[in-house]
Amino acid sequence: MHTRRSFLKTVALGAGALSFGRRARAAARKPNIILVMSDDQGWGQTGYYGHPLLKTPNLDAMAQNGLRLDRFYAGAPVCSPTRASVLTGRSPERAGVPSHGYPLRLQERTLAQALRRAGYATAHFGKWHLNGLRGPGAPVLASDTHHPGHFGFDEWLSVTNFFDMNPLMSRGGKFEEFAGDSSEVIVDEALEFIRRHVRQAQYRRPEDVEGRRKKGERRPFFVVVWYGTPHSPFRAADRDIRPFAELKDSGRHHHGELVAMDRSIGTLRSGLRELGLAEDTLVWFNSDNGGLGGVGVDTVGGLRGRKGTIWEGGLRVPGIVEWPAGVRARVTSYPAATMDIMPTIVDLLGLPRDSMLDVVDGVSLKPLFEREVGPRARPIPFLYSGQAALVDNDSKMVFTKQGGGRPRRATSGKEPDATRYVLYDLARDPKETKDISADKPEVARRLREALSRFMESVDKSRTGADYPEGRITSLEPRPMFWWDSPAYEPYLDEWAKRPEYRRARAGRSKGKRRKR
Ligand SMILES: [Ca+2]
Repeated sequence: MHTRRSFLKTVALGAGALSFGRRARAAARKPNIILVMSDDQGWGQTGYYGHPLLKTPNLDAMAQNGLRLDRFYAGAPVCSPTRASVLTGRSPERAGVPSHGYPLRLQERTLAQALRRAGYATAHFGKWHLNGLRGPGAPVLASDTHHPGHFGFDEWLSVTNFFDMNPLMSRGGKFEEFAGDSSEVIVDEALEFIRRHVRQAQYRRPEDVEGRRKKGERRPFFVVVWYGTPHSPFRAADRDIRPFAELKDSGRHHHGELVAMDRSIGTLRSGLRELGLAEDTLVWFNSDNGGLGGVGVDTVGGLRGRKGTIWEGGLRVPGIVEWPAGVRARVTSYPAATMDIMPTIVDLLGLPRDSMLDVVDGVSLKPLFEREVGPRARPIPFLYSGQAALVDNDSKMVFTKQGGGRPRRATSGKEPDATRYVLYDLARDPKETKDISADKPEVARRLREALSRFMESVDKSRTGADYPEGRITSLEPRPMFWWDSPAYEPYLDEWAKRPEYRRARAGRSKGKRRKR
């Protein structure tokens, strides 16, 4: 041990070497891990990208102090699929989640399960949306076959979907009502979990741990904070809507929610600092899909498309990894995605390879934490609602369902209609305006074939071929609105008085408002 310490001291001569030594030591420890995800925050909705009205001083500080990923992609352009990709490292259709409101298949292997096996205390706070229930967020039931506890979370304080001011939530199945902005509520609760965890670790006597753990050994934590912000309904506090006086009511509240969310990021970061945990805690922030329209100001930073489309505006989202002990702070344009989160953490911690299924779509970003690593070797695949895309560094191949159907294998006897495929150079044309297939026929052909191979592979995954059983053995519920589920019947009358559910139920009876 002494030898190692003096070696590190020797290495730590210059400033650069010092930070290298610090990071090398940190790598020997298991960092705490916190995944933070906003809901429907577009790529342009941060202060650090120069939003004309919105200030995000806390996200800006986090970006300044961490790895700012300027080309970070959500695994899908809507919520549930991206959540599935975060927890599995896989393109969401493989995991049974092609669209919003689909349940994550119980045969999947999740990050929370892998970290729990590695000794982490695990907890989920906020929006879940991987249990097959649609409609505005309701408390997740203890009887739910797909609640966070079934996917590796020791503790959870969760709702089925988006949630707002003064939320009604479920703590492991017990309902609890909270006052205040939903982002601040779940960050306070996440910090309370962390504080309790630290207290227990500090005061734990050796005889309390039945020999499982050495005295003083720290048990790291894995905390997931999934906001319901700035998803509709838009409801923010008076003080938070003030900067947006020039916008209509909905726009004011939409942006006001982001102000509260940013403040909660500040609470989280200062909480970690006060506990002395900031250095050794990896905080990964991103949004779950691209921005919305109709809120008065562009949400996607001028990109093409928005939530629900596979254009850049639907997929590209803010992304930051802050981990003072393990990440060299800077801005990178290396393309990365939510599918990379699990492979990165598995690699960082040296977790067993079978923590993940054999077929994953992400890559480990561990080398990128320290330095620029050049072009990405594996393209990032996307598939949503009959649209598909492949981001291969600066090239992007897009398949849209003009005329309907799914992409067919390009090399099979029947050539698909080439006009359905378009190729963009994202470096020169980030707004995806000009198809360059004709100028770059080789690139176009290569990516079209790669996209076809991806589609074939997803078709195979859909049969359950990636699971050890070689087939699908778990029973997943069909997506439905929670108020149509008999399990929620006992609560319907009481909850009808709540503003967030009253509106949704009224909308439902008119056959409208199919909320994502
Ligand atoms: Ca969303």
